[in-house]
Amino acid sequence: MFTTFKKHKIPVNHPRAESLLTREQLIKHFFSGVVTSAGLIAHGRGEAFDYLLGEKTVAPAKKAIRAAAASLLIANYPVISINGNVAALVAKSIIELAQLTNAKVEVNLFYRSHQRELVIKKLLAKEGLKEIYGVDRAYRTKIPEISSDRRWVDLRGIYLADLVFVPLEDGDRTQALVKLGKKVITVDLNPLSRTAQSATITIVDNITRTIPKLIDQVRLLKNRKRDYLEHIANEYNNQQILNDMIYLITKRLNRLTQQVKKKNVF
Ligand code: PTJ
Repeated sequence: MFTTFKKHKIPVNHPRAESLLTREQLIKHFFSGVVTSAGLIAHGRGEAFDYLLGEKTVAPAKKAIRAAAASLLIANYPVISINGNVAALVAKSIIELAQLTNAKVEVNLFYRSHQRELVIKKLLAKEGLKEIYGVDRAYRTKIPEISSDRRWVDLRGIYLADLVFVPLEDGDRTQALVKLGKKVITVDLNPLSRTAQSATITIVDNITRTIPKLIDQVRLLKNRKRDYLEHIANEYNNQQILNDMIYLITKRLNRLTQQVKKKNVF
């Protein structure tokens, strides 16, 4: 049984180098206490869906990213919710996104422990983030509509937010936040998940690809008029985007099946 992280050398020319490096990053942060054991399993589920998508940001996801950028820019009080996997994979770029959109950052964990909150806070602080909500018990309040430990939110953060960005979410919180009248943006490679189906905007893409693209969109739209941004946000239809995603996956699988049939594997 290993109790410390042992770095594995990934050959740069390995055909799956990027994916293996992402795994290494998660495993490293599993041992640092940032990522929970279930976080490793959750990533595996994400990887499986990413395979079906061809491991690229497809057109409907790009539309969702554009709507997310516009919505973040017009929000009155946007908050970005960080869990273990998000901190391990994209801490630096999430901080850049928060700075560009004037969003607050709150640590909010499903497998909550104060120890993990502190380790994640330390990681974010090391990457340059000054103000981190969700850790100080003095500002803690409960959202009764949520049954999991995610119900504990910061009075200065998610509690006040009109828009909450909750990447890699686990289910009932999205529905509760939407019920409370908040806009919810999520990133989830599984277009069928409850979170994906109930968010205001669902970006079906790998978070490692999404955040840099979201930053690019925010930079592009930042100086546009509010009317223009509102138009992008208002004309966005999440159900249509999710349907398009499912259609794309089905189409890709059909094509792959035809290729396999041609090789007479069946
Ligand atoms: O750090 P904690 O304690 O808050 O726990 C975080 C996890 C992710 C373990 C927790 O929120 C959880 O259990 O989530 P679920 O229910 O497994 O849902 C996570 C969703 O994110 C799944 O639908 C995955 O397909 C998806 N996912 C996993 N990795 C990625 C991803 N989506 C985008 N990019 C990824 N890299």
